[in-house]
Amino acid sequence: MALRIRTLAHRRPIEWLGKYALNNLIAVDQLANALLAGDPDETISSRAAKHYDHKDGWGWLARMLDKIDPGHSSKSIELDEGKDALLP
Ligand SMILES: [Ca+2]
Repeated sequence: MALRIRTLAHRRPIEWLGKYALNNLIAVDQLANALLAGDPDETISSRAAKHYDHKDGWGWLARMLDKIDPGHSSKSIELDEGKDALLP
């Protein structure tokens, strides 16, 4: 049985471009998190969301993101990521 890898290659160009842009925005977000000594597989939004109730910069960022986009923190938190962070 041949292995079939599912891709978005068959999608309309606008969908493909949208997914391409989203994938790259997530990659840049995770790169920024890694540069800030976070887990390279976690977004800044997720890292900040874990600090939501803390009186630190990450908590402040999470609360600001929730003001701009209500529910952003709960939507973006990745509870299975963060184990490779060098700083919380
Ligand atoms: Ca991830």
